[in-house]
Amino acid sequence: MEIHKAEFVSSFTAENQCPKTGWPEFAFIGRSNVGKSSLINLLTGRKGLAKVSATPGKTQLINFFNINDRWYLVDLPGYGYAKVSKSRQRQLAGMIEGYLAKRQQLALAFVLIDANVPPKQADLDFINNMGEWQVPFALVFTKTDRHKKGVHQADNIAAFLEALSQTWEPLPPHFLSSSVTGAGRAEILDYIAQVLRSLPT
Ligand SMILES: Nc1nc2c(ncn2[C@@H]2O[C@H](COP(=O)(O)OP(=O)(O)OP(=O)(O)O)[C@@H](O)[C@H]2O)c(=O)[nH]1
Ligand SMILES: [Mg+2]
Repeated sequence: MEIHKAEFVSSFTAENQCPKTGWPEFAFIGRSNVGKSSLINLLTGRKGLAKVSATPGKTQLINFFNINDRWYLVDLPGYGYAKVSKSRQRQLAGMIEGYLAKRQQLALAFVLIDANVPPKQADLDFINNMGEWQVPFALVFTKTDRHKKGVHQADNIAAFLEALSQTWEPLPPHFLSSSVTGAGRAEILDYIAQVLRSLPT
């Protein structure tokens, strides 16, 4: 998959404002700070395309990126960011849920999970909602370049997949990524190309 065009389109606060071109969309979702915006920059090869910040809660709107004038990457706000007010959290959750549950053009959502932390109930709960909303998804375990003492990424990933297998059969595809080393870029882009080919024309 070659990306010859990657351009910010606009930001939206609700599903019904989003573009009506009908192009397929690939959305990125996960807890605040997990690396959604960074992964979009890695995939497109454009470092400053999606705004990245060390402070969780950077992305607060539904951001659309035009890829090759054929499809969109969609950067979503993170869920579970405790430092914003409860009412703002509810507002953001409503925005994310409204987009995911209603969006007909959504071809696939990538759910990002930090490979450096043991399974979190909030992630498992969120993924179980994806079933209710009938959104096809794949998992991306992020920040695999990090090597902190006492952190066993392979164990975290295995434990996450094991926990998910209690409710999901078969398990969704999963990828390992690092926006620092570029790991996972080719595999994720290949998968996007595969999904695009499988869509009805
Ligand atoms: N080491 C490492 N750091 C990463 C990686 N991906 C993202 N980061 C860092 O993690 C922080 C958050 O990255 P973002 O891409 O802004 O995360 P996000 O999920 O979009 O966050 P919100 O928009 O706040 O929900 C930044 O400091 C990034 O530099 C990675 O693969 N490896
Ligand atoms: Mg972001």
